[in-house]
Amino acid sequence: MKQSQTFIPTLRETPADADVKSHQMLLRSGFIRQNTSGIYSFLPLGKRVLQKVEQIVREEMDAINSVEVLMPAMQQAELWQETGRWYSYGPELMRIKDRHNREFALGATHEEVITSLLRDEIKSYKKLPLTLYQIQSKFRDEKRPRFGLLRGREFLMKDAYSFHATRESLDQTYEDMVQAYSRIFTRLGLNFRAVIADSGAIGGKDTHEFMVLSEIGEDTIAYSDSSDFAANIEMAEVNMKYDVSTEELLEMEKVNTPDQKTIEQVSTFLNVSPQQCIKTLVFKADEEFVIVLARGDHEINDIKVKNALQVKTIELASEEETKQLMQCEVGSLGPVKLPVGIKVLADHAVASIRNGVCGANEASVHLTNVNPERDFAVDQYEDLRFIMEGDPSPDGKGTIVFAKGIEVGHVFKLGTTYSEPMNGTFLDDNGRSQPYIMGCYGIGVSRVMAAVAEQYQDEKGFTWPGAVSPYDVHLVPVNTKEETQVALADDLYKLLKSYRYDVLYDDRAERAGVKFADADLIGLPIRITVGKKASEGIVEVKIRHSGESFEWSREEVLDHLQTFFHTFNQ
Ligand code: 9G3
Repeated sequence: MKQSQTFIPTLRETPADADVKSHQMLLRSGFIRQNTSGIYSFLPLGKRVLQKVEQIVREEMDAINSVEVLMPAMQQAELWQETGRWYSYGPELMRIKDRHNREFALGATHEEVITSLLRDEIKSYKKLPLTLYQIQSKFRDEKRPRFGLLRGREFLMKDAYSFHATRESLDQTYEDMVQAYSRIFTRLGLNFRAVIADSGAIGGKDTHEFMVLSEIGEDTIAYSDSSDFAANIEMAEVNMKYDVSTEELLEMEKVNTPDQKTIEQVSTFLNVSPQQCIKTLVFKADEEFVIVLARGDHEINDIKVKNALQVKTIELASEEETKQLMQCEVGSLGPVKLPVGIKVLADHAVASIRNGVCGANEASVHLTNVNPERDFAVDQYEDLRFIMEGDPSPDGKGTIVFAKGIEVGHVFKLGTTYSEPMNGTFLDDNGRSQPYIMGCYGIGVSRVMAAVAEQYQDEKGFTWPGAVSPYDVHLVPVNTKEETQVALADDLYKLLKSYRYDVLYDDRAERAGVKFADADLIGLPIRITVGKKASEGIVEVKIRHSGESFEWSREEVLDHLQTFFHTFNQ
């Protein structure tokens, strides 16, 4: 491609309103432009990167017998009314009307559409399993679009849906997808983890998120420093033994703690560590009050409390409700001498406290030398706390480290969440009508491009990995008025293209400095500069990501490039 004929509007300055480096560089290098908040145009170089990401996704989907389709973005409201999501989703779901005033959703996801498509066609277990996927724009009216392509309102997603007669068959496809996702993100050169995740808004049991480690990630993941264990901190289970001190149990005492309310204040005032303190919280679980205890240095995870109690709603009781129930301020709550009949849950760590400290359920009074079982009863000991850095990994291998992550993929076992309400059924091998058992699997294709852009750049611009680079080689004649340089550049252009390299030929009549700065910004893996030594048939070859440069003859260029791209693309 001749650069004078394409469209790469590079910028000298970093745009002010871009606040992460991938967004800044995608704008500066002329890969994308913003139309309006959260909505972007992909310019030629951006489109070529997107295309290469899509190609890798397609190859790996096809390799596990997932078949490509294309569904409409306009989805009639009736479909979303069948599952109730027309009513349960708020302003994030974009809605439009057609000329007859009929209502539509702009596709945020396609569970309803794909299930309505198959329920008219797939009626027998003999036609299952079936996995279909598409790569298509999704619309979600995010409240706060930000970070460029990382959180847009119109974005490209690969979404796949699988249909099964049995749970085992779903488990198999789910596993195939997890492996295929690992291959995709590995081929893209991303530093990622497959993370056990919360099932979030949609139904369905097991779910994994694929997180690219990045300090600008919105999610925090807990992963082991010496195994592939990784979990969303909401879902990370805590599995550890607490050592119990052998000190003798002392007599419980009341102590005055004027104006000492928080764990930090009380532990400092009484000169004990937070690990010695018992944190007492009042929750409302399905409108019933529950006391939850944790060690002073731990945080209660309300999702774990909800799961332990198997209730639908869980929330911290308000200060008012707490005062009403406990007849004292929230700063001096404790598990000793509780109002009768209130269920008490405690995190496992509480059982190992000896001669601890807790509130006396009296303003500005605390108790010392408090011991579980002797001084207070617990109905259930459960894993109720958030995992912390330094905890042992729940799989018993290594220690937990926290990292921020960008979610680039999310896979779910849906079960019959959509097929039941939509009557997506098939006749099983006994002739009985059963709802499809489903799975769904997403990759944020445009978000993946931004994640790669975030990971592959230096201070001068992009350093694209070969697998997604918009072109393989940047061919730069220094002086387009010098005809030996132009002749050699033209000759190399023809030669490289005949060997099927994608070449971007900078034939512009710009100063060398401008050309080199643009080449560094755009960040193709290899730059071939045709300069003074063109008369000797020698060109300079520079490797973008390492900065190494060589002087090669026309003949040497080919076989060196072959080895370079062979190793570079591994
Ligand atoms: C909506 C809106 C936003 C949404 C959804 C629906 C997230 C919604 C979850 C999923 C689950 C999977 C198939 C591909 C992989 C992810 N945000 N989700 O359902 F109406 Cl506005 O999309 N869908």
